[in-house]
Order: sequence, then structure tokens, then C-alpha cells
Amino acid sequence: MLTTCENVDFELKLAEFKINGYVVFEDMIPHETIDRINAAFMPLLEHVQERETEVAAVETGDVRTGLGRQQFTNRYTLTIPWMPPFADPTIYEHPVILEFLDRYWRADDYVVTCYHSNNPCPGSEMQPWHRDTGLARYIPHVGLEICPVVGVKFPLADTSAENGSIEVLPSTQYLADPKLEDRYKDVLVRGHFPSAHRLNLKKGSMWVQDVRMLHRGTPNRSAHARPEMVVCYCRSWFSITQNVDVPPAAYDALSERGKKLLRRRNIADWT
Ligand SMILES: O=C(O)CCC(=O)C(=O)O
Ligand SMILES: [Fe+2]
Repeated sequence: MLTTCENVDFELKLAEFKINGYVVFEDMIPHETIDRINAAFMPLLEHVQERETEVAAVETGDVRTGLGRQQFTNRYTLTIPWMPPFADPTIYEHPVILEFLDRYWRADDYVVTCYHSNNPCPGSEMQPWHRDTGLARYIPHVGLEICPVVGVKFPLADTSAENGSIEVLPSTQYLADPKLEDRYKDVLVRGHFPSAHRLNLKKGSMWVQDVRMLHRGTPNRSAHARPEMVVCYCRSWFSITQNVDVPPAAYDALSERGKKLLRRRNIADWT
């Protein structure tokens, strides 16, 4: 049975998110939807794998056939094109996610600013511990209670210790000691941090990540890629330049809520 707003204890989920820096919702996306996205995604990933033989700092290529880069050895990032089957309102307008964000931010002004993916492939290695934001640097010594940016992620397969499930260090989202910010790569591999753990997820799950929480990708020792999609949401006042490219016809076809979520889009010129 799929999760609906009626069977979620939102107050508990908010407490988990605020305390841990992430929260998982299981049974959110039907397997057929995930499989459709996976079937459309694999040629894009394969195209980027074939082309990107070197680690690169910038993604290149056409978003419809594979805009991406090799971020670390055998670990690829790809931008996801805003078109079917990827741009699915049952995912980016998922009622459980929107209800959760409405309650977390106590506002509904937020916008979608990215649709991206992390893809450790066979032969990938351990990533350094990191945050996905510089917020802890911008405001030294202040761990804001509410983070204005979150990533909503969903894997296209079950994730496990074998295929490179992400490792998280819960509750580090409030840590803002400038003296530590440059030292996590070293300190976290040398010291004792028993709360660090792998987030093994069932296909169909969605999880919300406070982008400040420390985490790292792990080696994929299986025979298959482990793709995970991420939709970024941020408060409308939070100034970041990141944005999704949406073709005009796709924008016109959006729901009212979809138009509101994508009002900061760039107009895609895919002709
Ligand atoms: O999905 C993963 O394995 C983690 C990747 C990650 O954290 C990143 O590339 O920023
Ligand atoms: Fe990351």
C-alpha cells in the first residue's frame, strides 16, 4: 500500500528530521513509476559514462541525452531533463512531501531549484565526508534551527552496503564551528563516531535531506549502477542561482501548485 498523508504522523517525522537531519518515507512511489524512470535514465547514464573518461569539475552534454560528469572515479552526476517520465508531478508534487515541507517551513512559498542525480557505479570509491551547502560557513557559530534548502531524494533501486548506500552522520546539521569545517575529511575517518550509519533504502522510498548534515557516498561493489534522483526545494527568499530548465509547453501544462513551485525556472530552449 502506498503512503498517503492520512497514514503519516507528520509531527513525528518533523521531529526525526529536526533531530537527525534526514527523514525517510517508505512506499511513496509505485515501482512501475520508478522502473519507467530507470529505463529512460540508463541510456543517459551510459552515454555520460562512455563520454566522461576523466574526472571533471563541470557537467557537459545535452540534458536530453546526458548532461553530466564523472565526479569521482566511477561516480557520476547527471542533471535530469524536465520532461517525461522524469518530471512527474506525482513525485515533485507528492502530497506527503509538500505537506511535510509546508509544516517544516510553515510556508508554501518554496520553489524547486534543481533536478539532479548521484550515480555511484561499479568501481566507485568512498567519497570524503561533506555537506552539500556552504551554509555552515556563511554563518559561523550559528546552527539555524530551520534550513532554507532541502534535497528530496529517491533511489531507482534498493540501496545496500553492497551497492553503495549513502552514509550519514546524523545531527551534524547544527554544527557550525569554523575551525572544524575544513577538517571533517580527516577527523571523521580518524576518530570514533558511532552514530554514523548507512541509509539502506527500499525502492519506492523518498527521503528528505537537510543539506547541512554530514554524509558521504560509499563504494558500489555490485555489478550495477545505483542511481538516485534528487529534487531540491528552497525558500523563495533564499538566493541561489541554481534553477531547472523547463520548456514553455511543459510549464503551461503544469498544475497551479506546479507553476508556483517552478516559478523561478529558466525557459528551456530545446528546439
Ligand atoms: O548518493 C550518494 O552516494 C552520495 C553522493 C553525495 O553525497 C554527493 O555527491 O554530494
Ligand atoms: Fe553530498
